[in-house]
Amino acid sequence: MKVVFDGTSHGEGYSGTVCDLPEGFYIDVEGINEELRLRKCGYGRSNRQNTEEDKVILSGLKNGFTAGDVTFCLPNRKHSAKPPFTAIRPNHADWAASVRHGTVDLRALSERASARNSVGYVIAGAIARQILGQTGIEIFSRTVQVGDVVATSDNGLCEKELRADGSLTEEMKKRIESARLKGDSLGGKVRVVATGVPAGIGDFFPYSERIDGKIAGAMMSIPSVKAVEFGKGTEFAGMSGSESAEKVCWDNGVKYLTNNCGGVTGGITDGADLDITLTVKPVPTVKGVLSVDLITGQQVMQMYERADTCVVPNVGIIAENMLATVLLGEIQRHPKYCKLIER
Ligand code: EPS
Repeated sequence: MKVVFDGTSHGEGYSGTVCDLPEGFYIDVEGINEELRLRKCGYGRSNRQNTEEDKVILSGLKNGFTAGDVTFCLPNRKHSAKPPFTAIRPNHADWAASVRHGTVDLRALSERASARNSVGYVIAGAIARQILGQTGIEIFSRTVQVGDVVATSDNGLCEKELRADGSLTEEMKKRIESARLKGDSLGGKVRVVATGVPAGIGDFFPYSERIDGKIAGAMMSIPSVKAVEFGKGTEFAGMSGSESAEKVCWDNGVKYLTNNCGGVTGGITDGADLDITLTVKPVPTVKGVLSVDLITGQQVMQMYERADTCVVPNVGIIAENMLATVLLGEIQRHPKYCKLIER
């Protein structure tokens, strides 16, 4: 499958096409809308989210079943045009995009760079996820860090607004409130897990076939994600080979009893759960950051306006759906597993 879409954050909305879907799968449009609702809600978002309805319009389904491509449209509510600005936000796309696209119209650039464009990936991913669900693959995510509040264990409970272990959410909310009052923002980490993924998807060579590379590429394309780890990830640096070796047994094939590598070895899924952790940088639109103006070259404060304070839980939802898109695409190309999605 392939996804193409375009749109702007305060314009008419977003539209696009999800191409080459496996045929004959029932798609529940309300299920897609629920993913969109989760993507836009959550503690730390701005009140802009209350004005957006995010109900998708689909065409291309036959009596509710996939029949090749699906086209989607997601209208924005009416928004008044925002004022132009030329003082870059150093951690935002402003400067790099200005060079890339040859304009100092930072407002126009940030309309297209807006993380609102993740609606397109969520719509495509929600379709892929519904198809994968029918093959036994399930995907979920948890917020495991907000600012300096870090989850050290997972008791399985998931609070709704932050999508984190319930025992941590009060502390996380306090940190977000304090950042919001100061016009500041917070980053954090999310963990994304896929269960039921069959062994043998991806390949070690050429590099472009490695499934961890493809997944990391998709995860890094989510706005604000700055690091992707599989399993123990950066912890491997401090471990010896014997400590880090997976424990395995034979059970009609090799079964992994530990999951240090996060479900991928040699660029190929090994039958363990895919276990991925993403690091999310703090939202760049904050008060009090020194910057420069692109027209005058003078030192000024960066542009500041109402924005989200923390988007970590939302990144989790986007990542779940992006992961579904990558996995479905790979299953479609796999000589053995493509049978899983034949109807
Ligand atoms: C965004 C800034 C905020 C977010 C927006 C992305 O919007 P505004 O500019 O109106 O304050 O709310 O995200 C969404 C609207 C969304 O649906 O994700 C930005 O600068 O990227």
